[in-house]
Amino acid sequence: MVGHRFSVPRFEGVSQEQFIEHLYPQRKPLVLEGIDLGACTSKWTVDYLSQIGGRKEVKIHVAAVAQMDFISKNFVYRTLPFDKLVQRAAEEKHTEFFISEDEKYYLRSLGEDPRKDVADIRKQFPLLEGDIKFPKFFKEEQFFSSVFRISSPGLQLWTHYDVMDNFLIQVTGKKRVVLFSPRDAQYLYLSGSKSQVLNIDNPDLAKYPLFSKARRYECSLKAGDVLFIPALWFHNVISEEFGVGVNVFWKHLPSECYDKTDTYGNKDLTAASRAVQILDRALKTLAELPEEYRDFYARRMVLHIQDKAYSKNFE
Ligand SMILES: O=C(O)CCC(=O)C(=O)O
Repeated sequence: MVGHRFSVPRFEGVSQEQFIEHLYPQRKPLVLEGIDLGACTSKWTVDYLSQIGGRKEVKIHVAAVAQMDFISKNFVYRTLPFDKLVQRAAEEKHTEFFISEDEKYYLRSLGEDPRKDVADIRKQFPLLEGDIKFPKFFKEEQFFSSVFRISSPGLQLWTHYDVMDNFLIQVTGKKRVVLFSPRDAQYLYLSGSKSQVLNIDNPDLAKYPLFSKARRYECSLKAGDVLFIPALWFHNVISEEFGVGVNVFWKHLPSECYDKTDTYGNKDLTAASRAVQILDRALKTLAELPEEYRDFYARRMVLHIQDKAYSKNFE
């Protein structure tokens, strides 16, 4: 049995002022309909993308199964020219393949040098730039990256969080997105920024009993929809058909809060990483104590953290 379920609210024809003044401050996911995204939603067919997107090599995830798992790494990284990737992702069975004739593909586009450069489809795919407009709901200087998300039909991307605010623009195809609040992290069996629970629709509750307590927010995206994913909200994405998405990350906090080496938008804020390191040192120190004392002081430290650091403002 999976616990509470909510639909992500949808808003049609929202103005910049309405979004910034009323919707954004709630910091909850929502779907925007009827935003001017340019011609991409009608123009970006498989043929058009293959021709205009070009033959640039892209690094892709390739999996024999639809449910990709970052923790066990049940996929391999390969490269393909962009046009071939688009063609292969759009077909169910392949005559040319890496692992199997029904393998699944996933593209998360990267910067020129992924260790140093962030993805910006306007730079990596300049001939497509004129087709897409990003929602003008944040300041230009807050822009961080724009990322192609191209998936085979059926592909499911593991539940994870990012540290930046995000507009996930569904350009073509259909996608189901399930989100979980950052406040429910304790029920998601995290390994780093990813949840170990892959099968969110039919979870193994013997292995993950607390998962049923996680509140689940769900939406279906169709071409032209824009999903606002606030920073830290967990999301799991199921492509119901071949589709092209672009997501735009932006910095809603001062630049110095973010890790300067982060080119993906998913490294923890520098102060959070420092706090985690200090906690690891505290845990090593606690380990010097006999069990009875370690347990007692560990419980007191948890209470202290709850008292001093938990927000009283969230439900
Ligand atoms: O749409 C997708 O394929 C994944 C989107 C995602 O993970 C993101 O926008 O952060």
